Amino acid sequence: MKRILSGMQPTSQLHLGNYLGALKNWVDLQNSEPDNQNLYCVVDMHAITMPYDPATLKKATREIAAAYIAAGIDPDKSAIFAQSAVGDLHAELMWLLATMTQIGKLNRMTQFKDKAGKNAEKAGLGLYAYPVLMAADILIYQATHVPVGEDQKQHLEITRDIASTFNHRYGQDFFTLPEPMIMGSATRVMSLRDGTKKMSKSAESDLSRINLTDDADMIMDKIKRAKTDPEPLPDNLPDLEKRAEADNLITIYAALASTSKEQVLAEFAGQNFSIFKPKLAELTIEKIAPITSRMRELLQNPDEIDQILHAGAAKARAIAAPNVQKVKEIMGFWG
Ligand code: AQP
Repeated sequence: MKRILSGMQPTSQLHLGNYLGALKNWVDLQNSEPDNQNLYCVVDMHAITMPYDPATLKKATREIAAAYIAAGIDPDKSAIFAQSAVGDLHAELMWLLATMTQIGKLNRMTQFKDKAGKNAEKAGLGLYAYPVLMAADILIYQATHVPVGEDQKQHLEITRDIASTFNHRYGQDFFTLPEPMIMGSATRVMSLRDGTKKMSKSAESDLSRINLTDDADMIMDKIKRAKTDPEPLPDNLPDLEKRAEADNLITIYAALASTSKEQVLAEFAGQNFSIFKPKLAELTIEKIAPITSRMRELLQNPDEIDQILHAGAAKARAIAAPNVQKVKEIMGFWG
């Protein structure tokens, strides 16, 4: 049996990159491998590592939970919970793991460099230690597999590294080394304004991303305004891959249609973006609209979301507590 764990930050609305790179794969996995044990977390303790608004954190946490459910995560098959509801244990394990995390490795984390920017000296310790908390989030459940987008690969590597260090230092084969699962054809969806940058919640321009809450008109408008080049679509992958923006739009189409980029090129080779973009927008609307409307329904009833989050937290805690206890025993703590 696989134990699957993943999460998203309630930093803002989810976008098409979060959906295609992660959430859609979680749903496919839940439905195609019913014997797995699934844990899907809203990582609110990570969300406070960058400036945020405390007045909206609770609402944002419910919105992410609603997005999980609306996209097809079934609370009967998967535990859905807020990280902070098991936060005492996550933070405790993080501290224990911090004692065996090398600073040299943290210094190489690209997410920290991207988010801290030029002002790294002024960045918070939380942002710097983000990968250690993420390692705790995963190892606390002895997750065997972690489905994520490509941008999280480096954080999975350091998690495996920390787990191996623990096992080696304490001479115990205790922690499972989790496998990253980088699934589907859109492992890294790029910005609609710049095909060399990742589509991101925190990018300034809203035109750079399709949010899961965008309505049909917004989706059509954003895709029509997406940056492209003047050439028609090529008929082969090597030529496509030389054109970042065109490649991104074809990748999105392929992922939404659950087909390959080759298949999409076979259909659209030689066509101009004036033909392709409306087709892509129609497909995006067809796939996103049911999620958006289900999310709206769910958010009408926050108590129901809270009940799901409470039940998920109880399941998560039941797995996490004995694991933290065992780690403390192995490390030689009193009691
Ligand atoms: N552009 C993307 N393409 C594919 N997958 C992506 N993911 C994020 N962006 C893309 C995947 O979504 C999951 C949750 O991500 P997160 O909420 O932890 O935040 P993030 O990776 O930091 O994403 P953002 O949108 O860039 O958020 P901000 O701007 O708040 O930092 C992960 O599995 C991630 O791989």
